[in-house]
Amino acid sequence: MQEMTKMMKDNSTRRDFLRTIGATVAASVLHGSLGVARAASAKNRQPNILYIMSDDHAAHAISAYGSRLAKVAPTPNIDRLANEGFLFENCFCTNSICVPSRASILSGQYSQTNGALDLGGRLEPEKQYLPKLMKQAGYETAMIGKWHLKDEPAAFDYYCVLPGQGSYFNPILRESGGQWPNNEKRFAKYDSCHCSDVITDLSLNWLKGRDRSKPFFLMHHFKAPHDNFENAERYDWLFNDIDIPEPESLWNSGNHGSEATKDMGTSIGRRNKRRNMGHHMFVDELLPDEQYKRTAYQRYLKKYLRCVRGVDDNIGRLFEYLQKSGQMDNTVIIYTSDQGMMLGEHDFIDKRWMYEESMRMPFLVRYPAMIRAGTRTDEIINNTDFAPTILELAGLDAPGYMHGRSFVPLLKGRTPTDWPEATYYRYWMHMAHHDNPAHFGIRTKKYKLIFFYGTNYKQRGPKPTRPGWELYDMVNDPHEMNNLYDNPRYVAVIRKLKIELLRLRKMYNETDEKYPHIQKVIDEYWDK
Ligand SMILES: [Ca+2]
Repeated sequence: MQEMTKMMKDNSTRRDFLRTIGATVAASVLHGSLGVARAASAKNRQPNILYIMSDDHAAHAISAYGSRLAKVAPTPNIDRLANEGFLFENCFCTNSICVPSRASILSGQYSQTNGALDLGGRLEPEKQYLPKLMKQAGYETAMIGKWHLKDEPAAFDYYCVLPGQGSYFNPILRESGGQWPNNEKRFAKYDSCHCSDVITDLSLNWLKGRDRSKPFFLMHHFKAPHDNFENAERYDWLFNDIDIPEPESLWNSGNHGSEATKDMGTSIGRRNKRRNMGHHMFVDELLPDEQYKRTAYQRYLKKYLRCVRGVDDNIGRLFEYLQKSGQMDNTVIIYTSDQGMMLGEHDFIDKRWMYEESMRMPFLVRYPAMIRAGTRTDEIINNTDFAPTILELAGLDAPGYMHGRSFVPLLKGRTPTDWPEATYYRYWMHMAHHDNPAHFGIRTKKYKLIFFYGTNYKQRGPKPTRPGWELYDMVNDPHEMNNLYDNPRYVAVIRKLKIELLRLRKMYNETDEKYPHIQKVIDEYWDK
């Protein structure tokens, strides 16, 4: 224990030290002659950066990730990034819900620091650090598609974004130049068009019309395949003649879960009577349970995967333009999603959970000048690392106020010896929309430990639920079918994970100092 405390101290001292050093280096870059030379040479090498993100696109719905869906629903364009570039097997979000994930990506910070804890969160222009710094670095910046952060994306040179969730068809967009939020624009030519097509048209127009003397940084954000999973008409018959493979855990989840999560979360079948996919997909209420569940699953997956096909086809259009305009190889192309999605695993729908399918983000990058084709890693990265990485690709050091760390060394095929071995997770909301209790936890390559504290962070709101712990062995039980928390063989493992969990909470400003009613639950259940 003493040794661990010492390690914790050493680590935080090291981090503070690195921050100070980082600041000194940044200052010398700004003021020293060596720095000027370095900055100038970096500028010559600045690649374009095309950051493509979809909404709720789970990694296991991308064929390059090789899941049960790979054969029936291939994604050839996204796969191209893996075949000709880099695929991260263990990229995780720090809070699996739209607004907070997007805020972490743009700020490089965990939720409590950037202030976007839940769906009500926002990110004011001063905190839109990533586009702000990219602009300062000489990039022409644009944000096109789903934004979802309430405040104006004012840090970008150009934006054209959906208001809030936006519509799948006939989308209205807010375009820069007018007075936010009244700068809504109806594009008459997009009448009855699908928003994935519209967003891609807008990005292509922007790319074609821009000033080529500067490199570009484009955030191209699809709305699809988010709920309500509405596909473009041309995909209506896709998957009609086949059955989408089911996950085993749709029917039997073994020893997954705990008293804290029993009967929680919205479901495919009738388990959750208040809200389930059968309701959402208008499945006949008179069907027996098994048939009801099976029908709901098939309808859900087919609608979802048709949206995914629309995303993949539109990515193909972006690639085609880059190829034709000679920009394919001097552009870093990133594909990700703001988080994953439960596609029937453990009979769950939606995201929010710290379980694998929800917490994992797809992350693929193509940039042949730096990345060897077909590279994969199981090193852990998370969405606070995106901004520092993109900044380094642009020739900048990440500022000390960002929690994340650049994974450019991984892209170059080298894992630093002190690369983090764990990632921290926290879902702040409680029993909202999809009936998920509030929780936090830690994920290493080997284990996942989750504490469901089951209390809303605001004093009002849904009632507390029963707290509890879950532990999964990610190597021998990748589908999380066996909660090992009460198995006495894991006492030492759990003790170590808890120490590390506390360290990460402190390091990332994610403690509950401001929420004594939550801290009380943590104290009471920590050693249970
Ligand atoms: Ca989302």
